[in-house]
Amino acid sequence: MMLYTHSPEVAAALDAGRAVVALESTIITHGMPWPRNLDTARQVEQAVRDAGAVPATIAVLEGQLHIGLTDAALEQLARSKAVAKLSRADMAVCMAEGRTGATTVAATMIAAALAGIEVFATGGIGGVHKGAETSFDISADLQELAATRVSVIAAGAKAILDLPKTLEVLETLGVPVIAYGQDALPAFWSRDSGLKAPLRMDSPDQIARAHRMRARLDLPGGQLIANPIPLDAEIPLGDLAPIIAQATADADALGISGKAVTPFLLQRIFDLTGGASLEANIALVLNNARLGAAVAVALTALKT
Ligand code: PSU
Ligand code: MN
Repeated sequence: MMLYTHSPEVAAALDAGRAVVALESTIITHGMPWPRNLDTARQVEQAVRDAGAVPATIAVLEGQLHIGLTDAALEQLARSKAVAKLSRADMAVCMAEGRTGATTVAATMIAAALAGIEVFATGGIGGVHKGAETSFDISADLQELAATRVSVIAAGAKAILDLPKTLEVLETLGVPVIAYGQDALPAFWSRDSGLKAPLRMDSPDQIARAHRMRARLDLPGGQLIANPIPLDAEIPLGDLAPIIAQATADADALGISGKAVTPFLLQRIFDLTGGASLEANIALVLNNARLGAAVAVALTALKT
């Protein structure tokens, strides 16, 4: 059995040297409720196509790593209840045992790099959780950004995290954190975290050139592009802060830990905002898909 399979659309794009954007599947299975998850996954793929690139949604289906999913596979994944959430630690085990799993940012980066895809768009990366000084809960996404050469377009790190600590760890790991079109680090549902991003860029071409330069310097690891949510879709951080505090306290009280923390917090914030957080999440993912496509197109222009 091949290590991975391409969808026909992705195989044709890679053969032709066309721009391809990787997309993750944990956001579908653990990040959004049915049926909006399927609807969003389809819209995100279409946003990539409309911006001139080809989407490659990545997942492990019955042991096989898929780079690009058919619409039927996308729907099956979106409907499934008991799918594993795969990161660097458990991706190989899932594949070796023939099981099905959705890929997080870390696992999607590994798969994208394997398939020669340099750009990946998602919602928000994992990071250092609040209380990490006692829980040690730091997402494997951060180490992956240091190790695997894929540029990740996200709306910053999720605001449920400790953002100053997340920035410190990324700096230690040598990961460039680049705010797009503004100085402030965005905070997922909000445009401004109150923190200044270490770097700023204003065009897809700049991002593509920096990505190429890392390769020329033989630097492992990718770039984190922090793309602010569109103004009309944002929930200001002031409105969200008490809700995040409540959701975090609930997670602590219930003893939620490990992989379950992020999905629990996203669901709790969905409930506490009456669903508004989901609308914002969808808007920011679409916005990231469009920028990801523009960066992938800029990269193909650099090659020639
Ligand atoms: N972006 C979203 N929703 C999500 C995620 C990203 O808009 O659910 C997922 C990604 O797969 C990311 C994961 O890797 O959340 C972080 O999980 P953890 O904190 O357990 O590392
Ligand atoms: Mn964690």
